[in-house]
Amino acid sequence: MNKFSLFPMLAFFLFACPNPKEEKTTQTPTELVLQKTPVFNPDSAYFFVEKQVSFGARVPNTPPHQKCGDFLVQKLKEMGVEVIEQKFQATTFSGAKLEARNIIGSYRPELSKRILLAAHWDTRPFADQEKEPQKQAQAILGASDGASGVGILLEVLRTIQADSSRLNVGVDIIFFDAEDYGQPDDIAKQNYQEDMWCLGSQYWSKNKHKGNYVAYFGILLDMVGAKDAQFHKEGTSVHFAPSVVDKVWATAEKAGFGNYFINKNSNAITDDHAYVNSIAKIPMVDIIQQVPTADGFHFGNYWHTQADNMDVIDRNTLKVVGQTVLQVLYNEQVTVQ
Ligand code: AHN
Ligand code: ZN
Repeated sequence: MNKFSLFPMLAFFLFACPNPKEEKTTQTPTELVLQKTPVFNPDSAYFFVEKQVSFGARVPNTPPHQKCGDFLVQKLKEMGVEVIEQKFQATTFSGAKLEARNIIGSYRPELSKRILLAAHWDTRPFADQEKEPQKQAQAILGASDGASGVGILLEVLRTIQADSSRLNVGVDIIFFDAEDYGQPDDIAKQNYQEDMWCLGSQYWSKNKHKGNYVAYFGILLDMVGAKDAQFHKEGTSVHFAPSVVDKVWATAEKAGFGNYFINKNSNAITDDHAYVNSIAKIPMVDIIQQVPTADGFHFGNYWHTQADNMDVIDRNTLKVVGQTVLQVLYNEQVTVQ
């Protein structure tokens, strides 16, 4: 249909309304109203990121991973939410066995309307985006790739718990393990094996922490800590959960964060949300930094390099993402008569 044939139809709807009262009914979409929401504290989120990084690289089967996992469990318990540790064994691309655990904190587990928030807490065992073999061989600190999402979610939960108005939707926070153990780039280019990333979310999606678990929708945070990060509408999220994408991006824009949440689509990626969508059937979006370049989108320069340390973390980015997540939650309040 071209633009000329559209005009008579529009004219019909605009002018041929037989009932005069109906002419006054507004056709504009309902305005998004930002509900009252507590203020997100980026200094506290920054501290949670720094604390994780202080353990060193959190590679499964290593002491820093164990210690950081224990810290996360203890923090969630301190906050007073229900905590479930989901321990499992995962097999990597090379056949190695990982002793892994997903860590789940539930705010008001008795409520039936629930929102799922997630981030991965492990870090990559090698820095395959480095040029020098010596640097490639070392695990990364994952300040943005891992710790940033977890730090923001800990602070989101702390803020909800401290709020005297008591949010009346349930919130589950899942820290997925073994996300970042995918094949090194050079091996993947020769012989790509499917489903070698996101081992924790694959396990959880097939073995949810509660048998009949359902959530209204989900938000995944990944690489949400770097200075001037931009978050585009990522393709897998748009495919599985278009209305959640629109809700989150419209909320961010309305809150004044349109410089970070860009109203443009980016290419589809495999991340934890892909499995939560396809296996667990929960519509989940990924807030992830993607940088537009001449030949498509890339992750940040620091991605899977030794540069992913505290120097890349910026409080403004933590603030924008944390405040947006909080705002989305408080906008889902159930009206109680
Ligand atoms: C891939 O590189 C296939 N997916 C990106 C998922 C990821 C890795 N997120 C953080 N690190
Ligand atoms: Zn990674």
